[in-house]
Amino acid sequence: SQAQPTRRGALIVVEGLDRAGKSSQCEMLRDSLWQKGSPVKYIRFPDRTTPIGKLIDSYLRGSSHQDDHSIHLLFSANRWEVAKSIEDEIASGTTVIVDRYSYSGVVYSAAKANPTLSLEWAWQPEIGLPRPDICLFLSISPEEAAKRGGFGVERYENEPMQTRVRQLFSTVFERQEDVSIIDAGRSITEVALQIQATVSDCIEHMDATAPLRKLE
Ligand code: ADP
Ligand code: FDM
Ligand code: MG
Repeated sequence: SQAQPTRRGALIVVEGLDRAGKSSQCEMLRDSLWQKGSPVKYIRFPDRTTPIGKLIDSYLRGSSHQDDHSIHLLFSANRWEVAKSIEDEIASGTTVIVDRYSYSGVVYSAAKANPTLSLEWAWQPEIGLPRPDICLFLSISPEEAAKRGGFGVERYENEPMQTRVRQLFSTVFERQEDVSIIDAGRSITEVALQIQATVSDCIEHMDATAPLRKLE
């Protein structure tokens, strides 16, 4: 009998504002896929553990200053440094769940309203990175997010920045294919069930014998 072609894993990105429930939902999705017997891995950006990630962490905590363009490129480099390992995992059949990705990358940088840092400029270093099979955008109102606790101490956790980030996420996701908007203002369980259904549908319908695509 002929060997079955290897089914690759899926690349699933979870995006949204602070406190939309991304990290909670990524963990629940990982556990639910694992229970169904799918090999699965959960990673997050920024990955603060690498040398580049340590520079980013110090910037976000306010312990260091960086030029807007320079920090933008470091966030992108922090994705490039694991791009190959993501591709390898996926090729070997593991589904990879990613907590924030290039969309946060362009939106937070462009929200600074620096005249030489447009969305278009910000997207360039993302071109060629692994392209998600699906991006789940956890949508939440500022009022609902506020009920989940006040702002933390990190650099972007303030109202004016979050308002611009919200507007830019809408702009970016209007243009993007393979996006599913999830109403993240409901209970944790309701959100988790909708995410599971959306992801199952995506995995069922994707061509798992074709290689992972690239951002363009
Ligand atoms: P994010 O990673 O998007 O910042 P988290 O998953 O860390 O969000 O959740 C932020 C806070 O909100 C946590 O205290 C979490 O327990 C809570 N939370 C997450 N999802 C919900 C939900 N659907 N309803 C109410 N609280 C939630
Ligand atoms: N962020 C995250 C960026 O500005 N660029 C990026 O490329 C990424 C991945 O870093 F304020 C911002 C978004 C957020 C912060 O917060 C990381 P969490 O709590 O670790 O997700
Ligand atoms: Mg989080």
